[in-house]
Amino acid sequence: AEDGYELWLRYHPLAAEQATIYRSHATQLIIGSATPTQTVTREELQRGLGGMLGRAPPLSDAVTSDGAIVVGTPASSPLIARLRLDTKSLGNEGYLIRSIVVNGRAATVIVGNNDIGVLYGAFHFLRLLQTNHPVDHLDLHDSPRVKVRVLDHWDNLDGSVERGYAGASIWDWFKLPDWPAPRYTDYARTNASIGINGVVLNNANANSQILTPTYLEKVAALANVFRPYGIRVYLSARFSAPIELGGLKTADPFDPQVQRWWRTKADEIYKLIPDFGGFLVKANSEGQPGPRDYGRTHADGANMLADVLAPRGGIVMWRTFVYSQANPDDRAKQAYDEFKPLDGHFRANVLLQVKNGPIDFQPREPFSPLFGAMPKTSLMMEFQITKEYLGFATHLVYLGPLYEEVLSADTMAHGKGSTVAKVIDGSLDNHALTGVAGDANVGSDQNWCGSDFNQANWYVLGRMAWNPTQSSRLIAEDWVRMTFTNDQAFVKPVVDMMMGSREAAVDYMTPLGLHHQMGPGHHYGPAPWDASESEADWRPVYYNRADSDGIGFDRSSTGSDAVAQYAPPIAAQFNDVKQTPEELLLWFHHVPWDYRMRSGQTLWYELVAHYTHGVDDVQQMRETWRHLNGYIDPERYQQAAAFLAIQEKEAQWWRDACIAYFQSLSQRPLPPGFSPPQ
Ligand code: GCW
Repeated sequence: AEDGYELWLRYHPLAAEQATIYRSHATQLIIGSATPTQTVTREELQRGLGGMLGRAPPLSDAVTSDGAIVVGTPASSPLIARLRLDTKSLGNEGYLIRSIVVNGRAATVIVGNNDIGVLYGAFHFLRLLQTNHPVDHLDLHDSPRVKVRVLDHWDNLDGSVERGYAGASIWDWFKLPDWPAPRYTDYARTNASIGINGVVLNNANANSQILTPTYLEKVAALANVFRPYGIRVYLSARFSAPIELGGLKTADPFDPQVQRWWRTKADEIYKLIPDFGGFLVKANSEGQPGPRDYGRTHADGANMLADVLAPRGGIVMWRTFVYSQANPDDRAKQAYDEFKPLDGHFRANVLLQVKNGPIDFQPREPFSPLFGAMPKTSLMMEFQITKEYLGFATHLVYLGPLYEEVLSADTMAHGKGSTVAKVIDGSLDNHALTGVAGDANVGSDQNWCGSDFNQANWYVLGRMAWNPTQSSRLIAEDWVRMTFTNDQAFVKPVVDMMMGSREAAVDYMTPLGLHHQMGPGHHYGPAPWDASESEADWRPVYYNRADSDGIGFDRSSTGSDAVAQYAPPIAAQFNDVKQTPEELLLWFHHVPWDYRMRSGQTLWYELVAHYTHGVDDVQQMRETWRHLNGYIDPERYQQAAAFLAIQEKEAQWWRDACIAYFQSLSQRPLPPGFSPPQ
């Protein structure tokens, strides 16, 4: 039965005609196995080609027939060295794939400067076959634009996953280090196939126990599984670990004993894991300990850890998601207020990890004002893959368009074209250390992600981390072809459905710039009326500010002035209710119910129209899917159909609850033609 376990690396037999063509381009496989990475590259090619073509090409040492595949680096393969290919531009992790004549025979070469680039090239070559791409005239080369491409697991040591909707943690701490489950290898293969090169194993709300010898041995066992796939292990470090584990009285970063404790800990880690990646730290946020507890800055804390890791090549990913009562007037301003003044104060091996928006992974937020505002600091992107605010496991929401919208946003930091993508790939201010993190949606569910469509969000995160300027539509198309079928009658409507799905969710949950209207705590389902939370800024009413006059959060100069955190041209645009993009209207402005929208309708009417539209879109998605019965296996078809039914029901719930509540304040009639809930 189809259970989604293989993700996009299915390698099922291709149609006979297609397989025949590809077989003529896969007559021999010439590849070394002198290193673990070379070996897994060979295994992957054999598995993939064997699966798709019915048999893997035989291994050989020399090109003796047309259709050989020659794989390796100039250093590992004398044959490749003799080809004198120009590989300089490929860097450490890049590759080229080229159709070329070797010994008078037509061959395909997959070449990198290092084994890992070759592995990435092998996955790309397999993808060409998986997506039905011709392979007779190849001239491809690619290399990542971002250095650190990580998944952050919010996995706890007890096996639970914070904001995880795909079952328990895949890390079976109890059986580690002695049982490195095969699933870890499949996890590594999957990540390598999309260029992920790092994994933060444990929750940012960290338990210090992960740094004890017992756990470090388990971590080392995972690192051993991941290493051949180019994946480094990172850990979330609890800032107060020197107190909890070391028995010290303080975790003050200026205290020499504290520094010594971390140095000794780092030595211990590197002895077990020579390529350990470094620490992720969530400090002074949501109750986590941090340097500010001792009157020190975030830079003081980050630099202390950076200094102990630097000699071994490790880095610190220090999160800017700081969130406490420091900014009672507007939570959206806090990260910028705390970090912007520290620009230029961080060590070279520190990456500040910035969430895409100023609040928290909402269906739509403006880009974080930190992007472009800290030219002397390396900033990395943090996207959420797990759908905490987007319907958990069941709602079909493809996040590619969200990622693309943020990455292509123009910060105007150095004039037009200063996109967030250029901040992230380091090109805007010349940073060598760059990164993208995705908060993972992986769990021990058979299909890993809670639904087959959620797998696409893992996939697109990896592909966009590799190249933040890629089109989310093209990535969706690759994913659909690899995951389901190459049948154009299926691919086209499904890609269209995915591409529209995020806007549908915005419409039925939080249209026109509304945000944080989810039930407090769990974040599932609507609660715009909720004022029960003890902290003001956990209450949906705090964010919508709806009253009898209007709705929306005034962040303009007459309100919290959060707009002033953006570069002047953007600030001016967001400050002006007329110039603010309507999709962000209520993020930045408190607007009267009768305000005239660009369509000529009142805000009230348009709000209702958006909620209605969101539900219509989901109905349309169900309809699309209904017509696709028969193109794929019944198991995966049925589950998606059932989940779409849940999504439709819950989209209606969102629409009806939100309209009912806002109408109790607006006291306006429903637009003519609006059919009230049955
Ligand atoms: O979105 C919020 C989540 C928390 C999470 C926090 C963070 C890991 O509700 O569960 O904690 O963000 O990103 O630190």
